[in-house]
Amino acid sequence: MRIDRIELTQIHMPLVHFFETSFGRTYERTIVLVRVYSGEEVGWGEVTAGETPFYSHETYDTAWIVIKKFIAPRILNREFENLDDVSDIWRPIRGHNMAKAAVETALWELEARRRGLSLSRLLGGTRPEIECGVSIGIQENVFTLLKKIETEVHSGYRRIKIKIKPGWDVSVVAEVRKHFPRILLMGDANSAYTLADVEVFKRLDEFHLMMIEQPLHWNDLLDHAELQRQIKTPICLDESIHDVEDARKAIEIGACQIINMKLGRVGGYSEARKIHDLAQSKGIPVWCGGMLESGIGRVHNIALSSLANFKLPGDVSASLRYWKQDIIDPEVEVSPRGTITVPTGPGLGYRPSIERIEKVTERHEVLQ
Ligand code: OSB
Ligand code: MG
Repeated sequence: MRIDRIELTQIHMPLVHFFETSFGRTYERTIVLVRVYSGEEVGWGEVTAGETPFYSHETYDTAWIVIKKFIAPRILNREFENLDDVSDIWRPIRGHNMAKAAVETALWELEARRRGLSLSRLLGGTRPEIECGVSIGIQENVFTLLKKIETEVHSGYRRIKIKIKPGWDVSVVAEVRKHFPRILLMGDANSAYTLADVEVFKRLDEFHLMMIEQPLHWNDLLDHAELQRQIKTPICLDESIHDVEDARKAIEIGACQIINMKLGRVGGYSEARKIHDLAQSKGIPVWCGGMLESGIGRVHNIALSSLANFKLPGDVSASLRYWKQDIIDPEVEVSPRGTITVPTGPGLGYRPSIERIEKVTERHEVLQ
């Protein structure tokens, strides 16, 4: 494959409802889309970095610079045979996994289109449909949270994740459990706690949560292993897992029993598949996380979720939960059974709407 042009497009869209985590509130998203071209053929990717360096060090601005100055020059007008070779090309660039993933996933989409295959098929996915859960942010009060949960459960979503932080944890989970005794429920702390808070997690054990996601420091493995020894609820790692080496170490020391997979955080499909395969061989299930993506990133997540060891419902939900109008055609819809059908058309299997994208574009640059 030879790439002769890369295009970066920055778009801006308000969220239907603000999304609050332990690190802050997001009202609107600024998203960088990547197009890679080989002649007239195109592949699409999305930078999943946030507007702020609070989830990880990356932001959409840093990704733009890193793609433009360091990634694109290594990819443009160069022949490569295997998509797994791409990571060798940019091995000298340390970190910046979301910038890398945006380009890498676009290359995979291009390759899938060229071969007339769906992305899922090219990746070796085996699931015709994926199971969907939702991630519900911190709310103004518990009543609002209960209403939201009720809506999502009635829509068919199979697992509810609520965000927690100190002051919005045990009492909130207790209230949710009182109203929804049987739903699959989990909490995501986005690193809001330390080992000194072990009592909070011991109290949470009582509510049979499916898992507790990233309770401790965003780069930690060791303390998570210590916490896991002291609590029954399985720990799931998100922020701490950047590559297959992190996953190997985490599993080896017992820092997690489940892994949240995000294409951006791990640098793309190639690394995601390595983590997937390792976890599978160790009996560790994975599920696909989300980063408030537009349709492009969302559909990449659907393809990834079709791999066999994505055994738990992911944070892959309908377009309309986030956007008044998404940038793909059709929009992502979830069945009343809480599933999304994995598309079988070439590449993403959804059509990016150029018209819609142009309407929300703030910045555009062609690299060649
Ligand atoms: O920790 O999983 C997370 C959103 C932004 C940053 C981090 C996270 C999230 C979510 C939302 O939980 C998942 C989604 O619905 O896209
Ligand atoms: Mg998380």
